[in-house]
This record gives sequence, C-alpha cells and structure tokens, in this order.
Amino acid sequence: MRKLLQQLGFVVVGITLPFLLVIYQANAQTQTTPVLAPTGSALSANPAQLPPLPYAYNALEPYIDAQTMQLHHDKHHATYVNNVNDALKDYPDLRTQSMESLLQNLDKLPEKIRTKFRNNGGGHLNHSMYWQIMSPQGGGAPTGQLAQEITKTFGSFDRFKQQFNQAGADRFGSGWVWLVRRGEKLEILSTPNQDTPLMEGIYPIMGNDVWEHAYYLKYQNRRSEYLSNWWNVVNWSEIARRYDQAKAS
Ligand code: MN3
Repeated sequence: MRKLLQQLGFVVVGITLPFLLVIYQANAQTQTTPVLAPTGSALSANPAQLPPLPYAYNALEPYIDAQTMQLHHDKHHATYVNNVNDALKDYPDLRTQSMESLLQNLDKLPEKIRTKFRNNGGGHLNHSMYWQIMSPQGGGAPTGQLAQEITKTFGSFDRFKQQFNQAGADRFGSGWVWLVRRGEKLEILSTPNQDTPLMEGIYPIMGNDVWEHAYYLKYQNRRSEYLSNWWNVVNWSEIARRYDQAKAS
C-alpha cells in the first residue's frame, strides 16, 4: 500500500511539476512583456480603426485651428488607417496582433509590406496618442511624480519645454519630438517620418507632431511658434497616465 502511495505520489508530482512549470513560464512571460498601449488598451490591427476625435474640431482654438484638425484627423489619420488595412489585407495572421507588437517586430513582417506598414502603422499609432494628449482643458504644468522627475532630469519645467521645442525645431523635414522613458530615465528624442520610439522598445510618454500638415495652415513656416503654443493644449492628466504605464512596463 505504501509503495502504491509512493508510486502514486511520483505520478502526481510527475504530472503536476511540468504543469506548474508551464504556469510559471506563462506568468514570467506576462510580467516581462511591456505594457505599451498608447491609449489604455492595445490598438487592434483587425481591422485598424480611426478613433473618433475626443473633442470638436475647433476645441483647440486659437492654438490649433479647426480646419487643420479636421484635415489632420479625417484625412491624414484616416489615410494611415486605410493603408494599414490595405497592407495587412493578405495577412490574416498579422491582423490578429496589436499595432504595438507589429511595430516592435518590423523585421518579422514580409518585406513586401514592411515599409508601408512602418509608415502607416506608425502614423496610426502616433496620431491615436496625439489626439488624446491634447485637450481644450489642457495647458498648465504637470503635477505629482511626473513633475518631480521632469524637474530632476531637465532642471525645471521651463527648461524641459525649451529642450523639447528645440528638438522639435531641429527635426529636419517631417517627424515627431518625444518625451520617453528609457530604462529609469526620462529623455527627449525625435524621430523622422512616422517612426515611433516603440520600434526601439522605448515607451513614448508624450509626443508632438512636427509634420507641416499639423501646423502649416495657421503657422506657415513658423514651426517654433506652433511648438511653443502647443503647450496651451497639452493634456497633463492623460500624459501622467501614460507616465504611470511607462513605469509599470
Ligand atoms: Mn500628423
């Protein structure tokens, strides 16, 4: 009887141990996978959808005019979304993934669609964030831990804004300027075209669009003026949420 119990014990351990290992590995994987979604939940590629603008076209006036917002959202962003869906139309397996994970693994995409997906998938993700981090109730200064970390890293909030604006002004041609968290540290960087820091596995806390389509109707060649006025519509509560997400990732 004892022998039988022992044997039974070995069998139970033999069954349970691999099972527990599988659970452990699954947990380990969940914990090390960064939470990268820009809008609270991952953007689905099945199919990609244009998120509604969370306020009226004229809500950000006088800093960003209604016509720019309408064209930017309804035409430019909509085109990125359509092109993403066109790029993925022959690849049902890719459509089951999130935009974030596809952008982080561009080298795994078929070469035929890689550039098209990079430009339009990046455009879709970047703009989905851009609408959210602006608000008619925006402006002012960040608070809490984010404010403390900005002061610690850049000296003061004003110096942070100056450096961010400078990086945006220095971006030659089209692109984005970002506040990111690399490892444990805040950093300002800029990317060309519709590239996102996510492609390097870096979480973007906030970013400003310095493509001419974002400001040309109102500001013409005066990108610097757009960059300084933009702070009047910056939605710090959404950015604080993204900062928390960056720290948790
Ligand atoms: Mn744009």
